[in-house]
Amino acid sequence: MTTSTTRTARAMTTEQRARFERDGYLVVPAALTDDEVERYSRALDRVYAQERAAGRVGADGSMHRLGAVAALPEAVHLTDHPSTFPLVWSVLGWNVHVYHSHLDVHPPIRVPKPYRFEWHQDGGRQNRELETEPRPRLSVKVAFWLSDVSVPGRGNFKVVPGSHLSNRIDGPPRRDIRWPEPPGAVEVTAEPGDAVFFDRRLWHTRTGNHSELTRKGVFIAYSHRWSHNRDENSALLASPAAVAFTPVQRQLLGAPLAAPGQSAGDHQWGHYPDTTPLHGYLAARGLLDPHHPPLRP
Ligand SMILES: O=C(O)CCC(=O)C(=O)O
Repeated sequence: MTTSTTRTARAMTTEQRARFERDGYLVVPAALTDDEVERYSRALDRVYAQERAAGRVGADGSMHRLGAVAALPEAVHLTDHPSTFPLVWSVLGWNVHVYHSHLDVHPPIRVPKPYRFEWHQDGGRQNRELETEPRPRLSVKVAFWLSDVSVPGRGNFKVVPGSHLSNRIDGPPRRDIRWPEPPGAVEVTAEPGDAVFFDRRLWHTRTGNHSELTRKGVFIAYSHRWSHNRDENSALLASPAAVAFTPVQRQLLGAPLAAPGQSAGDHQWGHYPDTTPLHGYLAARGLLDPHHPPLRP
C-alpha cells in the first residue's frame, strides 16, 4: 500500500498557502490513486451494507456515519495520507489529532426532500462561544471523494469562497424557511480520488444528489490535541487492527502518548515534543519551521 507518511513529505507551498488563506479551501487533484479509490470505495460499501442491515441508514438510504476509522479501520491511511496530511501539519503544526470524522454515502434522491437551510461553519458551539471577528481557525478538514462529483448536481460540496473570514452569513430565522443561496456560492467539482482541504470556518453545505450516481466520501477533521476530540477510538486502539498503526497514526487517533513520568494532560498540551510522533517525524526530515509558530520545535 502506498498510503503512509513514508512517501516524501513536503510542506504546503507558498502558493497553496496564499490560496488557502484567500479562499478558505484547496482542491487536491488525484490525492488518491485509482486503486485507492477502488479499495476505499469497496470498504465503504461494506460499512454501508452493515449499517443498512442494522437499520442505521436514513429513510432515503443515506448514511452519515461518525467515527470514520473506528467504522472502517482501513481509513487510518487517509488520516496521514501523503497527498493531504502535509497541508494539515503545515497549517496546524505537529501537536494535532483527528478530532472528528465521517463516512458518507448518499444515493440519488428519488423522493423530493423538505427544504432545509444547511449552510454552516464547523465547530458547533465554537461559533457561539468565541468572541473574535473573525473567530480563530482551530480546525481543518479533508474530504476525500470516492465518487464522481465532477459536475454540479451530484451531491457536491458547496462553499462560499473566502467566507472563512466572516462570522455570519445571511440566513433564515428557521432552517425550514426557504432562503436565497449566499452570494458567490459555488459547488466544488471533483473527480473520484480528488480531495478538498478546507478551513472549518468556511461557510459550506452538502447539496442534494440529483444524479444517477451514489455519492461517496470520507471526511477527516483535525484540530490541536489541546482541544477535545469528538471521535471515540479507544476500542479501535485496543483492537488487533491497531497493531499495524504507525506512531503518527496512533497520535492522530488519540492514543495515550505520555511516557512514564509524563502527565497525560500536559502531553496533549504539547509539553513533550520528544514523545510526540509527528514532531519526531517532521524533525527527522527537516520540516519543522521556526518561522511558523505551530511548527516551531
Ligand atoms: O457532505 C458534504 O458535502 C458537506 C459535509 C459537511 O457539511 C461537513 O463536513 O461539515
